[in-house]
Amino acid sequence: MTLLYLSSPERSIIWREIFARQMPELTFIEGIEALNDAADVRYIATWDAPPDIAKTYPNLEVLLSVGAGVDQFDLSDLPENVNVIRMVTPGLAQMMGGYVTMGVLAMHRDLPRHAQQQQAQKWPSGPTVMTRQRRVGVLGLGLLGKAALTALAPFGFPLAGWSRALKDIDGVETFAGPDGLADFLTRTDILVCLLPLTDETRGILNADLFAALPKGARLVHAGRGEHLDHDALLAALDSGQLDGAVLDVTDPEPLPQGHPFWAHPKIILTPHIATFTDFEEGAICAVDSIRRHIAGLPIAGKVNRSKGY
Ligand code: NDP
Ligand code: OXD
Repeated sequence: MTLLYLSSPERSIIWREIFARQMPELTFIEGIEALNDAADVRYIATWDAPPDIAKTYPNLEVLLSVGAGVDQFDLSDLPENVNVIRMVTPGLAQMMGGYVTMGVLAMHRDLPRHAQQQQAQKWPSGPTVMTRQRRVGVLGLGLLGKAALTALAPFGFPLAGWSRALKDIDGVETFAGPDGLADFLTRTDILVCLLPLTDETRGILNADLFAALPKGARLVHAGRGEHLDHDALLAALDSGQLDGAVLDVTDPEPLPQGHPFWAHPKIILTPHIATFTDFEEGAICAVDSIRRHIAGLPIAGKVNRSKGY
C-alpha cells in the first residue's frame, strides 16, 4: 500500500513523520523518481495531478489535494472509481475567518481612502456608517463561507449567505440557487466570494452581478481568480457602482507588471494568503481520509465529482 507524495520538501518532513507514526502500514514515497512500481500506488497527495494519471497509476484509489481546492485537477481525466479528497482542517477555516473579517472591516471602515489620505498628509473624516447599516453577504456556505460568517457574527453586520442548496444558519439570512441570487445581491453592501471554481461559477463576479448590487457596494474576493472579470471590476470601480475591493486571488497569479490592480486606489491586493493548510493538520487530515476510505466511512473532504467541488 503506497502513498506517492508529490509536494514540497518542507511539507514532506512533517507528513513523512506523521504517516510513519500514525499509519506505519503505508509506504510513503516522495517523488516519482523514488517509485519502483507505479502499480503499487493506491494514494497520491499533490497540488497538481501528474500527467496521464489513470494510465500511469492503474491501481490509484484516492487523489488527495494538499489544499482546500480541487479546481486545479481535471476531474474528467480521472476514472470514476478514484476518490478525490481535499483538505478540510480547523486551521484553514480559522484563518479564512480572520482574513474575511480583516477584508470586510477594511471595506466597511474605508481603509483604502484613509491610506490615500495618509500619503497626501490629509486628515479629513468621512461619514460614519454603523455595522448594523452595512449588510454583508457571503457567496458559498461551505467550510470557509460558514467560518467567515462565524467570525463576522460579533460585529453586528446584518449577514446573509448564498449557496447551491438552501442552508439554515443561525443569525444568517440564506438564499440559494440562481433564483435566489438577485435577492441576495440586492441586500448586500459588502460581498464576500468564497465559492469553489466550477463551470457554473467561473466568471460569476461580472458586470451583471456588480450591477445587481447596491451602488457603492464593496467586494472581498478570496475564492479563485477565474471567478472575477477584471475589466468589469475596473469599470464598476470607475463608475462608482463599486467603491472598493479586497482581492486575495487573481488570474493569473501573480498579475503581470503594470496590471491596473497593482496601484488602484480602491483595491487592496494580497498574494493568495487568505488561508493555508498547516502541514501538520494537513497530514492528520490525509491519514484520517485514507483510513476512512479504507473503512468505507464518510470522508469530510470527499469531492462530489459531478458537482466539481
Ligand atoms: P466547500 O466545498 O466546503 O463549499 C463550497 C460552497 O459553495 C458550498 O456552500 C456550495 O453550495 C457553494 N456553491 C458551489 N457551487 C455553487 C453554485 N453553482 N451556486 C451556488 N453555490 C455554490 O468549499 P470551501 O468552503 O472549503 O472552499 C471554498 C473555496 O475557497 C475553495 O474552493 C477555493 O476556491 C477557495 N479557497 C481560497 C483560499 C485562499 O487562500 N484564498 C484557500 C482555500 C480555498 P452547497 O453547500 O449548496 O453545495
Ligand atoms: C487552497 C488554496 O485551495 O491555497 O488550499 O487556495
